[in-house]
Amino acid sequence: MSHSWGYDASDGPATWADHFPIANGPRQSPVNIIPSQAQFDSSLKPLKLQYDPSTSKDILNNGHTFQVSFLDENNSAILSGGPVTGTYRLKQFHFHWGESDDKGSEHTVNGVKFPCELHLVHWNTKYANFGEAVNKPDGLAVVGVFLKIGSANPRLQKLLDSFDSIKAKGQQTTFLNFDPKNLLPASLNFWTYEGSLTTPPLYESVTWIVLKDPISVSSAQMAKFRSLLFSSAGEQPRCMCNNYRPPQPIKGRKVRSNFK
Ligand code: 1SD
Ligand code: ZN
Repeated sequence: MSHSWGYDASDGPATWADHFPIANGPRQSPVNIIPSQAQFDSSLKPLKLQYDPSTSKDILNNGHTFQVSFLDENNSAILSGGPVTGTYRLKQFHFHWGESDDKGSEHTVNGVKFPCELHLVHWNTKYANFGEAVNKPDGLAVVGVFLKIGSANPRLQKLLDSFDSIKAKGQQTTFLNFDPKNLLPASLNFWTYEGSLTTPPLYESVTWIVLKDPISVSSAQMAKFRSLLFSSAGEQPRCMCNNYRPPQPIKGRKVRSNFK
């Protein structure tokens, strides 16, 4: 059985290395992105995200975040181009956020934190399935999108409206016909580097693609994220927030960008 972990002082990021020693490995995520030190790479291809709304399945409170899962039996929802070779299938997306609007993202830019960060998780179809890909050096490609406080974002509404049904850990409901494209900013300019899962087991298997432009979220919408619970129904309620890992040492890695 895998060891239980969370975001409290007793089981949070500072303790993860006790059970997952790769926490101190050479390519851990997230990182602080310093744009002036990123290297423009003209050989990076445009990022292609081809999604199909009919592949969305359900939304789940897994006790660490909420995630929307997709059918990944064929190439209907895929990532290609950018820094990767081949085709990666969308498996799920989820978010990380803070207890207040001044923190919550995992990646930071020049040390600046955003209130929330979206992760779209894709697996490399050179492997048979997500489970085979998850611990391979080229197994996953995760697109990170920052959320920034501004006007209310109507494209988040369907997610927020489902929260009443998935308030507690383990709760799940169907989530059909959702187009993740609606969660992307107009520009797909990105930074990219070789990193890891940001949650245990922290496998060093992720090509990170962090979009430069944020999408908007209102402060009231962020408050709704914090109405979800880490706890199961019947337990002492614990608000789901601060479910982010702080930036990890860059250890000589290069961050590249497809823009100047
Ligand atoms: O936190 C997620 C975790 O929930 C799971 O989705 C994992 C992929 O198996 O990815 C991490 S993350 O690195 O995308 N945050
Ligand atoms: Zn994540």
